[in-house]
Amino acid sequence: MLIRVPRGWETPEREATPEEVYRSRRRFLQGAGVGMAGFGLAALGLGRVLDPFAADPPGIANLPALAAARNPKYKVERPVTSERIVAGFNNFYEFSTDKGEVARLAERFRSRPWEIEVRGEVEKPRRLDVDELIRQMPLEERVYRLRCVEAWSVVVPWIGFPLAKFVEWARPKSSARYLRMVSFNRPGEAVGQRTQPWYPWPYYEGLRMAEATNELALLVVGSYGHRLPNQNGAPLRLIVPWKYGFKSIKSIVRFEFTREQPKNFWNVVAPEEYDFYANVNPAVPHPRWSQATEKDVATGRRLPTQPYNGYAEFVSHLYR
Ligand SMILES: Nc1nc2c(c(=O)[nH]1)N[C@H]1C(S)=C(S)[C@@H](COP(=O)(O)O)O[C@H]1N2
Ligand SMILES: [Mo]
Repeated sequence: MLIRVPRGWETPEREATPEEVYRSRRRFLQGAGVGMAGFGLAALGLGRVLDPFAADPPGIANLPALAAARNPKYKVERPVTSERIVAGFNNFYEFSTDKGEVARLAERFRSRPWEIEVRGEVEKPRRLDVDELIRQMPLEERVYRLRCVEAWSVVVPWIGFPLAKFVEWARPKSSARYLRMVSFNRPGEAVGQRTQPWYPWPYYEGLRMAEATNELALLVVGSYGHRLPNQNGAPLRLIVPWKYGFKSIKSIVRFEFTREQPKNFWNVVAPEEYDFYANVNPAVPHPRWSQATEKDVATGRRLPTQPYNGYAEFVSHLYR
């Protein structure tokens, strides 16, 4: 018998429209004393008064500043998306499938202290505190597009260091062909792990070694000039901008170098819909929707999706 698992990408179009964000934030509106009257006002064309992104989402007010020079090599033709959107509209199923609720539900998550484990095909397996690792790495800021498989996208100034630097530091053996990354498993603190036991927690992802050491692959520890907020994957997350967003695993606790291709969470949950490589490709539709265009979450406008999310010059040689 096939058990129907509720899927993350069930309603890609609706989830990305401002109207839907709006609805998913009913509690926000009610909390502001607006309630249904708000929808009446919106219908009268006064919707801007109720803009769900008009206030800062939880979790970004008191983050320690993080200074890093912007690397001008990585340019995006669209403006940077406001942090209110990037930190208020999230996919992070450990907390919620409701993008507008993640920030609030993740606010009290303890993302420090945080231990990182490195194991598998390495000369010396080890564990260390995330800040000890960060201190040894060269931080820079990069503005990257982020394109979710659900067909919405944002532009974010991340702060981090090349995954290639981490790989070098970890000293993998020549037998290492893949890098597997795993997120936390803390159902006591992450309500989505409690209420959605059908998902194969913890979240996990993987890259081929040539992908992991590509210059674009970034381990991210900050955004918008400060430490990464919990909702965006504190204290340490991956960003691989030429792939659909689900490859960019958040809140990593373990790096494992492997000989065999590791499994990845969404491929295990829905193999007919999500593959291992997940490179952004406008010509290959998802089984349930087109990937030809995407919705800019900031403006609601549809934009053409670019091969490899606009990063073909950096990565297309990996897939020939
Ligand atoms: N651990 C973990 N990492 C995750 C996810 C998740 O649910 N859990 N969602 C992924 C998806 S589908 C996307 S689009 C991006 C969203 O990142 P953002 O919320 O910082 O924009 O995170 C990815 N990383
Ligand atoms: Mo996504």
